[in-house]
Amino acid sequence: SQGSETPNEPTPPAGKKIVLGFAQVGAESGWRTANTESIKEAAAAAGIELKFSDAQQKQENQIKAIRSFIQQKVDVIAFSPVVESGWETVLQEAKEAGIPVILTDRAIDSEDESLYVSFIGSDFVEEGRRAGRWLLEQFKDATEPVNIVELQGTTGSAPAIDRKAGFEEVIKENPNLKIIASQTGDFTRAKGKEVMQSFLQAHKDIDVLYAHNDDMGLGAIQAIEAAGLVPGKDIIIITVDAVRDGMQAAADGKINFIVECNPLLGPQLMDAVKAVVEGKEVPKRIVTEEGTFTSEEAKAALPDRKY
Ligand code: GZL
Repeated sequence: SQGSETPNEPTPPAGKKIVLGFAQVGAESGWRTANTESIKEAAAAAGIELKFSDAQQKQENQIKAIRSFIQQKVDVIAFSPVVESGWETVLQEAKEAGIPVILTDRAIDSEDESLYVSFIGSDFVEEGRRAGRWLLEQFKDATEPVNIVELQGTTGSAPAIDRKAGFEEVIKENPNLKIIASQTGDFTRAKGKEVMQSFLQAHKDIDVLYAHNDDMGLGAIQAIEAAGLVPGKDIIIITVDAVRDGMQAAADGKINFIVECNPLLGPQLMDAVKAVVEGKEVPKRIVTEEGTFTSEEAKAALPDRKY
């Protein structure tokens, strides 16, 4: 039957493998690499056939991949939207083709919640709040202005928008905490280093760096050291992700506080894919569990980290 399928299409005939089309953001960071590995391993473990595409952080490539999955009549489509907006058209096409869509990691800003079955990912606003709360505590007795520079994630992406909002919501409690410069480093080490170099040239009195992911923070550390400053001492550094390289830098005292963002979404995604194919209820929102690490806590946790 062509085009008359509905999302709760009966389970594929016995023995036929579930086919999942996954449109990944790219390979921009250590977090993304761990996320991709989790999805591939979990699909193999679940006996789900995975069609995987890497969009090199371009929305048009993700849209092309989703259209290709629709043409191939996969059972389920999942993806991590590189930016929040511009998805209605292609998701409407998936809906009309009767192919359920699951969002992982990043959200979309569409009001039409019928365009996806479930969103599995972190609460990025809370991640920003956690970064803000630690900084508020560190500088609660500050009598002088505390100058903060911010490396934002990819412009227009849910993590960049929400991590900024959560952080600002908390630090506004102390008027001494001031963001004196804020710019995107696109979640990459190279861009993080480049933007931090420009911050250091423009400002002689930076006290804190808040980077929306470890990779930009690690790039910034290279720039800070090249400028003859000591990361973690001359400039307090807070990052988000808690991937291995970030945790190592924290254990070395170069990053002072890391907010974890769990990339291991593969198992939860495969459970949701199977439930959708079997026509079972799936929660609209599944929030991933994650914590925070000071330098000491990072040193203790490092040996057990999976990514
Ligand atoms: C967050 C994820 C972000 C990571 C970055 O869930 O979308 O994208 O924080 C990654 O490292 O590039």
